[in-house]
Amino acid sequence: MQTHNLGYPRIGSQRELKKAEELFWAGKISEQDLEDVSLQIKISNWETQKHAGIDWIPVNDFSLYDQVLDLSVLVGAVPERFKKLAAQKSSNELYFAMARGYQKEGFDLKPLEMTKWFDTNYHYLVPEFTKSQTFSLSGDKPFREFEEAQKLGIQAKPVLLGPISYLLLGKEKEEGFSSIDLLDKLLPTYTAILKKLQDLGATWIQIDEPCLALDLTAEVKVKYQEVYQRLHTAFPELKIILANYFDCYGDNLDIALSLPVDALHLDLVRCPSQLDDILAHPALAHQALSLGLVDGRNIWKNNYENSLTYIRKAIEKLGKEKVWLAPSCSLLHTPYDLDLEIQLDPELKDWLSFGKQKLDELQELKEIAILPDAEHSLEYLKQNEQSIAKKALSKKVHNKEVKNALISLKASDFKRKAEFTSRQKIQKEKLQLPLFPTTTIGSFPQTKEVRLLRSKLKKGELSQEQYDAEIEKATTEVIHWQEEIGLDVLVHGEFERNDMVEYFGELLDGFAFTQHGWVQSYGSRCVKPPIIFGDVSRPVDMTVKWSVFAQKIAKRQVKGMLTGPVTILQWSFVRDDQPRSTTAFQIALAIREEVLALEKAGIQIIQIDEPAIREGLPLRKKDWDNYLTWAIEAFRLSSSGVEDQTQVHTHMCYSEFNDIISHIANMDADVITIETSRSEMELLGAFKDFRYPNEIGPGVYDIHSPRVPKKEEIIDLIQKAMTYLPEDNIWINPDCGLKTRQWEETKAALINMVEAAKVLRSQVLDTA
Ligand code: THG
Ligand code: ZN
Repeated sequence: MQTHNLGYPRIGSQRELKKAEELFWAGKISEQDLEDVSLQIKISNWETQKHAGIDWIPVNDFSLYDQVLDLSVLVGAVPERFKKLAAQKSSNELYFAMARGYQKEGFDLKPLEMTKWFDTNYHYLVPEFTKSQTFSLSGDKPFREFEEAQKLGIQAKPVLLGPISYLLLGKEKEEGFSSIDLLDKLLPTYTAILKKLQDLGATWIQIDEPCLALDLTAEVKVKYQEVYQRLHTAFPELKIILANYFDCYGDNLDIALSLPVDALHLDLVRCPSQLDDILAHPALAHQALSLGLVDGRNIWKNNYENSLTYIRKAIEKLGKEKVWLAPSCSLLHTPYDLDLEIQLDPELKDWLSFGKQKLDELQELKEIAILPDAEHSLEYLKQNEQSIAKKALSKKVHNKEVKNALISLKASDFKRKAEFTSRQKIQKEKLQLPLFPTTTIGSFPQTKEVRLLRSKLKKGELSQEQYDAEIEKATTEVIHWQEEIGLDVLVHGEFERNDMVEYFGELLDGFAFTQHGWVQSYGSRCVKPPIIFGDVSRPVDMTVKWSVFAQKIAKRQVKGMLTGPVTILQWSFVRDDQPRSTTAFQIALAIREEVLALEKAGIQIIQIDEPAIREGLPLRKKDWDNYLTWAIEAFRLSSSGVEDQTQVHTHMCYSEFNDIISHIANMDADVITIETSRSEMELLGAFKDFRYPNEIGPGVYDIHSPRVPKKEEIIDLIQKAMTYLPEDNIWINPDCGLKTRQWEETKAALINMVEAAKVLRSQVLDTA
């Protein structure tokens, strides 16, 4: 029996990589300094895994920005627009230019697009392909890492994204071909990578094909057979472990089992049901099976008794030699080390396991499986049983009142009092907004100064009163500034919030938060997901104070700003002892109370953000309806308690709505603001075709870049929007929140936006 790991976090346990990268980008440290920090992180990761006793340790799971970008660079898939820069710059500079764009020295290069990695909160950089795409081996990252690990006596298993998933995750930049058509061109380069690794002494290679968790066409299924047959023929000696994760193999199982690979990995956290199918399958003769037992997406202690039933079944069928133990997926999605959490409630801490602890769990499971009667095995089992039992019975987890509130929900709790058309009349009367009302999505720049205030408060260098006074000052300034430039619906700026999910997690019961539980979101950016460990309730007002403060000093309406239940769920570590939907409804009830508290305090417009609804979609279509039904119900539960005159807004970032538009409409928000500027409003087609009835704020400029949009561009975009939507339903706003922007460009852009709205209003009046 072997243990192996599929990947380890790479930002460093103290976010060393993030800090070094941001210094490097600012020109404050050298490329060599950055390489040094990277090597230290890799070494520390390898040593940790070796120390834990893991047999096969992944290499090439490290990345300076993103593992998909790494492969794009390695196979030479550099988009044409970067070629000139490539000729002048170091490989690292080109790499970061592809990741972040390059606007210097006369260049104006847009980065690769970023999108969610399956249903995680990690973003990868989307490869760009053209019809005449070529590939060539460029760079040495996996080879260098393999050698670095070998030098340290690490039994290294290189990890590569598989050729088919790589192509499927990319985007065709031209019509008339499909990225999968490029396989024949890609394979020689891919083969060259494997050849080099084999020459360096690699024996096992992990090839990740997570697209096996998706619905695949018959054409792609055939490609799997062709490709892996070709790789096997080219490297009969090289052992390949094929890794699929995040969902079942589903009906791709026959294909997967027919491939000439030496081991298959199964995510037993997401797909316990397919273990029996695999073990009973006639094709499973020569392959080893990697059991993905330890949850790589969550932070709960493994349940050993449970895992051992899987291990015993597998051993019975395959024999010990052909059973491998592993995390369910790469540990990239978990925080580094529970030992760093010195402020966590010890009772809760006993239920948890972060990256480092998960390695120990694998090792303990292996020892128990091999020597079930040994004293230490019995001790491991006993300890684990005790932790699991304590959690199941803990008073901290269970709250009768919350459970009762869920049971007593009625159909009317999910419905606004009047239909939208009546509400719209009442709201237009009440709010007296102009045609094309202007607003922003909520956050204003989170400057260094604002972050510093919070860190001083945490360290005790600032009293709560001093902190509040500073936040008051920032809020006051931003309210006055918005009025000065003439925005119609104001926001308070969210200076008091660290993150739109973490902030609420800190205030809700049933949530815990960590000091160091960072998880990479993209590049150097990280999030610290709260831990939902128990029934959720709302002991205190969360946002009322700042919204009321802002409204009091404002002459115009200030929007109340909340994060919606599905997004809080999706961006937290969630309970695994009840369905996600139950947790979502509990959060929804807490948000509903906050909504009502805001309304009672005189706030007339309340925004409930749901940017994560789409990424929460299950990977397979057959599961969509079930998810969408409860997700939309959770939103409606959170938003439907208010009077008809109170205007509910929502916001979503990734606006590919074609396939879920009926569910978006079913949310019944009075106003939805969405990201549309980069698609030149084309995404509104779905709303038009559906005859979406409610009001919409299509984003008029991209907030991911410091570029300031011109007034004329915004006018053009809104005129385009008017070809899709009735003008009475259109709002004008940026694509998303402004927290990652600087003040300078924020001010310039919003001034242009307000001016554009004025021009558009007068145009409409003239033609009327
Ligand atoms: N919050 C959470 N998840 C998210 C987003 C979010 N996922 C999707 C999207 N937004 C990801 N975008 C970001 C943008 C900025 C940051 C993180 C994710 C960010 N993080 C700080 C950093 O790494 O420097 C964290 C520092 C801090 O909180 O003080 O800026 O908005 N949960
Ligand atoms: Zn957004």
